[in-house]
Amino acid sequence: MYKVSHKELKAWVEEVKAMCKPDSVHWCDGSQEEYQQMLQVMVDAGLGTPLNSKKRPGCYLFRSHPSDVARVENRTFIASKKMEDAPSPDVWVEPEELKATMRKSYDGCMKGRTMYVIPFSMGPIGSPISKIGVEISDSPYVAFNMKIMTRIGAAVIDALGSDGEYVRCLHSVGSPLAEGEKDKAWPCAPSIDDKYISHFPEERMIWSYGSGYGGNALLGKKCFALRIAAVQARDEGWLAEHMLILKLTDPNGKVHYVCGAFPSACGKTNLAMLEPTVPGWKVETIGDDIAWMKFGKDGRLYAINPEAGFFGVVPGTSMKSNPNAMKQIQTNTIFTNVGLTDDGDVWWEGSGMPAPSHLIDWKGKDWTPDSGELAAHANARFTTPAEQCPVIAPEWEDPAGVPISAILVGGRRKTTVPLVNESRDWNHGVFLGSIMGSEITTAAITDNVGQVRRDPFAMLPFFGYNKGDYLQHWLDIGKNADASKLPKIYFVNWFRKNADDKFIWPGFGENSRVLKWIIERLSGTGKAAETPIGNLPTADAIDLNGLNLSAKDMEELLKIDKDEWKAEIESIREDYKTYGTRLPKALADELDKMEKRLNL
Ligand code: OXD
Ligand code: MN
Repeated sequence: MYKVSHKELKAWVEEVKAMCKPDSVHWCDGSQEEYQQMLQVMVDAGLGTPLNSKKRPGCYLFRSHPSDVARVENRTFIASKKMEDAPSPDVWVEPEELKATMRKSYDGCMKGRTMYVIPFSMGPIGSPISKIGVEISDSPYVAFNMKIMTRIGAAVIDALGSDGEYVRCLHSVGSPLAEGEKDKAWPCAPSIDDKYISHFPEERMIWSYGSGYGGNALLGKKCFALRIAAVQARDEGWLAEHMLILKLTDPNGKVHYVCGAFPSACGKTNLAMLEPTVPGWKVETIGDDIAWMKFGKDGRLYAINPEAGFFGVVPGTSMKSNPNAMKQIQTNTIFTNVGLTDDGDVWWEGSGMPAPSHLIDWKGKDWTPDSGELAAHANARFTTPAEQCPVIAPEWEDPAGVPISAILVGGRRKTTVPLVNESRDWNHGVFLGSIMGSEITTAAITDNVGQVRRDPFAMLPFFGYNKGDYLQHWLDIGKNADASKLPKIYFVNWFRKNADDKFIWPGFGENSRVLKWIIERLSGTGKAAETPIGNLPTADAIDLNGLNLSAKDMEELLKIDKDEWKAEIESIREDYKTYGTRLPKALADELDKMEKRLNL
C-alpha cells in the first residue's frame, strides 16, 4: 500500500467505512496485477467468464441483472441548494433531505463486501485541464472498469498531495451479504425506487446507490466528467461537454481538430473512429464521448479527452459501421450483456457475423436464432482501453490538449434539418446547439413517437445545473473570447429520409465528405450560400466523387422547406418556454431573427 498524506481524504474514507460497514478496505494501486486479481475474484465466484484466449485474449464477459441494464434517468438527482439552480424541478431534491434518505440506505450496505478506494484522474495526470476524483465502491466490477476508463491508483494519490482538491464519489450496489451468504450473479438494489444517482454540485460530490451498471456506477464518466465538471467549468470559465474529439489530416498534411456533440445512439463512437472514403484524408481519434475545453494562452480553445477508455454500445458495431472498434475490442476488453458462443467468443445483433446456431444469451439462457429474443441487450457495452484503438492519435494524452477548429452539433432528424449548416457566428452556433434533438423513435420515453425531443448540446441527461444558465455560459465563453480564434459551430444531420422512408445520406465513412467541406470552409475555399437558417453548401460544394448520389438527392439533403421550418419554429418556441426566466435573451433573439429571415 502507498502512503496517503491527504488527511481529509483519509478521514472521508473512515467516515464512509463507519457508515457502510464493509468487511475490508482495499486502496487501489492501479497496477496490472491488481486489475487481474480483481477480475479473478469475480471469475472464481462464477460472476464473470474469461473468453476464449485464442480468439479474444484478455477479454471477459459479465451479465448484469435484467433490471440493471442502463442509466436510470428518472432516478438521477441534482441536489443543488436552490431548486432553481437544478436543470429542472423534476430532478431536484433538497440536499440535506436526500442525504438523510440515502444515509439510511448506506448504513451497513457493504456488509460482507470489500470497499474499494479508487483514486482516479480525469485527463492525463498533471494536465492543467485534468481533475481528480476518488470513488469508493463495493463493486470489483466498478474498480476494474474504472481502471480501463480512467487513470487510477498510486500516481493519482501522489498528484493529490496532502491537500489537493478532489470530487468525492461514493458508490454502493446496495446489496449487503449476510454471514456466509453466496453473492448474487449481479448484486444491485432490487427495485428501481431504491436506486439513487445523486449529485451535490456545490459540494462537488456524488452519491450513487443501488445500481452496478455503466454511467450509474462508473462515476468518473457522466456523473463527474459531465454533471459535476459542468458546474466546475461554469465557475472556472471552461467547458465540460458531451462531445467526441477527432483529428483530421488533409491531403497537404495539415491537421485540424474537431469536437462533436450528438445524443446517445447517433453514432458518436463510429464518427470518432471514422475511416474516410475521400482519398488523402485521415481521421484519428482523441476521444469518443466527452471533451473538456479550456482556453490556451494563444486564445484558442484546447480540448482533452478526460477518459482513458471507451464504454461503447456493442450491438450494431460491425466491420461496416466501425472497423476500428472491431479491432480494438479483440483484446483486453470487458463485455457486458452480449451473447456467449459455444466456443467461448461473443456475438451480438448487428455484428455482421453470422448468428451461431446456439449461444448463451445476455440473460444466461440458451438461445438459438429462432428464440425470438435478443442475444445481446440493446445497451450491451464494451469497456476497452483507448490506447488499443488502431487510429488513436499519438497526441491523445497531450496534457496541453488539442486546439479545436470546429464543433459539430446534431441529432437524428428525418425531415427539416439539412445535411450540414454552418453557423453565422458564435451566438448563432449556440442557438443551433440549443435547438438540436432527435425524433422520438420509441414509445419507451413517452407516447409522442415522431415528436422532436430537444437535447441541447446532447446534454439533456447530463446537465449539472440550470439548463438556461448552461446556454448562457456558452454565450459568455464567446463574449469573452477573441471571435476569430473560436471554433466554428456546424449543425449536421446524417439521418434525413426520402419519401420512401430511406436514409438519403449513406453515413459512416462517407461523413468524411462533410468534414472535408467544413475544413474547406475554415480555410476559405469551401463554397456556401447564405440562407435564412445559416450557411449551406452550394449544390456542388460537397465532394461526391465516387459516390452514387444523385443531384436530386443532394437537393433534398440541403432543402429548406418553409412549412417544415414554420412547424420547427413553433416547436422551438414551445421548448424555449421550459426555460422560464432563465432563457438567455440572445437565444430568443436568434430565434426571432431566424423567423424574420425565413419570412414565413
Ligand atoms: C453514453 C450515453 O453511454 O451517452 O455515452 O448514453
Ligand atoms: Mn455519451
